[in-house]
Amino acid sequence: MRLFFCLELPEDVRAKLAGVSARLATRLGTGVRWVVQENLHVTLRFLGEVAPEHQDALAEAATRIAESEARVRLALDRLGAFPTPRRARVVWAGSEAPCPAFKSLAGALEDALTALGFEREARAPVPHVTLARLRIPRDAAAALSSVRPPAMTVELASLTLMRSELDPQGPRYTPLERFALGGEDGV
Ligand code: 3AM
Repeated sequence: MRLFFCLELPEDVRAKLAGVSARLATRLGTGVRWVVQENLHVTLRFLGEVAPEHQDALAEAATRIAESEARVRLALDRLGAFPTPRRARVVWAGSEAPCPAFKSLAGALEDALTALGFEREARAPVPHVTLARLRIPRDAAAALSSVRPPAMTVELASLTLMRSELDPQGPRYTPLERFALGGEDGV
């Protein structure tokens, strides 16, 4: 199974982000694969292929981590691109403001995954919601600055172990398990 850990976004936030994508789409034109509204999320850690028998160990680690980590309040007030707006490959919504809860959660997850035998990621994840991927990197700076960024702060109360199945129409995501952050009730 192809798996990743993420923070799921509430429906109204995904709808608002889809509106931003629609406005950006008129500026960016062709050669862009847009993330469909239902798939919009904040990735914490991509795991890749994982044997089904390892799911229990991942769930145990996630349960323990979620209990001691706080809910993540994430500002989504900026549009940007990786690696840079001038050579955009991935267009995202995120923030420049630091997010200590995200950092702490991602760090705890990374440590637990390393203990489970996953290779440590070289770079810490940057909290963002991927809106689109460009087949060929190009200058998207003007398009990004012409669309008003989403202005919202979302509180994310659970960590999700997500399955991703690749399909010619795009990936299909299925939440396998959710872990309530801060020991409070999750979704
Ligand atoms: O939400 P984002 O776009 O940051 O890019 C993929 C997405 O992250 C990433 O995992 C998330 C869910 O698919 N991803 C997919 N394949 C990957 C890979 N081989 C990958 N990240 C790292 N290595």
